[in-house]
Amino acid sequence: MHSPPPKATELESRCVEDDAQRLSLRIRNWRPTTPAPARGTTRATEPEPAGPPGHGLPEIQARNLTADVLRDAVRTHGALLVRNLLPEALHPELVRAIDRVTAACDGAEPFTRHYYAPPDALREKMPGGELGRSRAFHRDSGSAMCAEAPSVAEVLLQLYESLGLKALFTDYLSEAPCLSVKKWVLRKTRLPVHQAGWHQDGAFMGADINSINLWIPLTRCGGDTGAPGMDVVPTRLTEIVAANGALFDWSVSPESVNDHFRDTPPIAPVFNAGDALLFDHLFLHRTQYRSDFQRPRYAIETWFFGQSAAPLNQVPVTW
Ligand SMILES: O=C(O)CCC(=O)C(=O)O
Repeated sequence: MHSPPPKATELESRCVEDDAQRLSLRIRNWRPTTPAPARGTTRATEPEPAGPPGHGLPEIQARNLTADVLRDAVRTHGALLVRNLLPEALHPELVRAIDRVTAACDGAEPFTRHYYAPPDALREKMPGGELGRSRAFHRDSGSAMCAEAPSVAEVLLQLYESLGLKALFTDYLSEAPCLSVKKWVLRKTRLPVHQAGWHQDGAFMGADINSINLWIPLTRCGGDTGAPGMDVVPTRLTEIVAANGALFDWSVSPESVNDHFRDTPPIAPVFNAGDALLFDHLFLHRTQYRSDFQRPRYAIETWFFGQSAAPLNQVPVTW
């Protein structure tokens, strides 16, 4: 990808009320578009992978990231690891933002409203206790919906655009990308990590969607680094696999993962801060599980969807 380096985000000099208004409009004004003639790679109806899977994930440097490279990797291995996507100079500000937003969502006084100013549209679009349930779900794992902090959300959208990601995802999805309230998440893992279920996000978002997830750790993590990364099954799946014996009704038991993926056993890649893992709603993964982590891990998870095939239950957000 060739794009100018992003500038510092200057988060705290932004007008929070303008950002809250902008994000509310993005949520209220979202409408599905008619399907694009050529759908993205990631739909469940895609044919079997073209090539044999290997024993790891394909990885590239960010400068070599194109929609074709991403498409090939997802088709064969279910995911692509991109090294050095996010410039190092931006990491401290984003880690600080995650700390402050998650603390505010956990009940601490927000440092300033730049880190907590939930827009009215959240309650409108998630009525009858849905917003409260979603907040509790995130709080339990130390995460927060990015939409709770509209200034952080707007800064991230600008950052993604300056990195060339809006153009990349438009090409990859073959249509305009949108985001969602529930699957745009600021994460600071709580220790000890609970054993999270192996899952495909399509199990609760729906299989017939057009998606790509951008997961960016801001801490060196995974492998034996001492901070939880992500456990992944490095192969392309073309459907939602069974949930027998799982921890949750949308997850997959560790025994079935070990039994079913003998040729492509789970791996726990090492990620550096600012790397990215890109995958879709069919990829099987979980928060890395071990009992001996010593450090928390910060990450930003942003799911993008084709605007004609977004999961309505995740509350779409226009970009
Ligand atoms: O950050 C994590 O540990 C989990 C992320 C995840 O499950 C996802 O991005 O879909």
